[in-house]
Amino acid sequence: GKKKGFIWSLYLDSESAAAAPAKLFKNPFPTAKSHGFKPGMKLEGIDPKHPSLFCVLSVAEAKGFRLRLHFDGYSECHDFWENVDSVNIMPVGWCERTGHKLALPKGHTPETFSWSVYVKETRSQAAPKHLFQNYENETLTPQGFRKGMKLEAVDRKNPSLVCVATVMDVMDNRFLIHFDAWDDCYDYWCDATSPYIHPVGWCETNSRPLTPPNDCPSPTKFSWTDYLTKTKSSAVPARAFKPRPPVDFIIGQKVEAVDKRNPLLVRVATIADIEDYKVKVHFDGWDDSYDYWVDDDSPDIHPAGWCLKTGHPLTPPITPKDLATSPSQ
Ligand code: MLY
Repeated sequence: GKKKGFIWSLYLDSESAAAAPAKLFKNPFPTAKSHGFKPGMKLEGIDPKHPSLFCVLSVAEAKGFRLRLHFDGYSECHDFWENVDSVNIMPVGWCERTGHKLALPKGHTPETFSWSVYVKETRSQAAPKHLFQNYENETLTPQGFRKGMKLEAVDRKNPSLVCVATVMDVMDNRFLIHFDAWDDCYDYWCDATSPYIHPVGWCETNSRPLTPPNDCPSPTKFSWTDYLTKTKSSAVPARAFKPRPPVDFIIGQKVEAVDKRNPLLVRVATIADIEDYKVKVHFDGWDDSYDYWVDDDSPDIHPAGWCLKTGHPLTPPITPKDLATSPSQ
């Protein structure tokens, strides 16, 4: 039979639960009714799996205020979703103007690639600049974080490690953290409020082990003073770090969350647990084994009502009846 629409107020009543308040989210609800991105439009953006790369992208699909983005010249299996207000997407020409290297579609070389020719050849259109909601922030530079400066940073892929790191790139109010002498697959973007970055000397002060650069000749004898001299670099000044408090979620609060396994879906979900700057998302009606931990400021969790406001389908909680009638779900 036909599914009845999901109504948050009725659901919250029936569950005696509360929704996480909108004020806990950075951009709780968009102010505009629509966003103007259309399938086929070209843009530049950060590769989520390899954040040091800026790539040539096309809008493959627009669903509410979410976009499925495609790497030009590569398989669809690499497509990924971003919100239209994502800080990770920029208009065509951004890389050239800001001195960033653009990773080109397969088959193109820097000598031959030109955006204007490419857009004509592909009979496409560059996504107009005004569609990028974070585009105006460009002049903001983070106070104190300069290219080449050193700091101590958590390796987000190995979160028990605090490591010797460098500010490798800067854009808007964010900068790229790179781990010295490691592959750039560990790199990530953050801003001065990140809880995962610390000034030089933080590990020593807090009696925590510091992971030295991967090419450190005698890792047990690492000294910041010697290393800064040797690399002719300076430390990010301690006053530049402005760690934010954790987001005030409470266990049991309801949200709308992207299903990591099937990221075209946004589901009714519950904050099941909280630890430091992470929350555990539980999908209502589903087994706990589908729960996952995510940053408490993740752009993939939204306040109740976000889907409705942005024209995105909200996948309702699964019920025992659904399980009986549609085993494929
Ligand atoms: N077990 C992993 C650890 C890599 C850590 C890299 N960080 C410090 C950037 C490995 O050896 O590959």
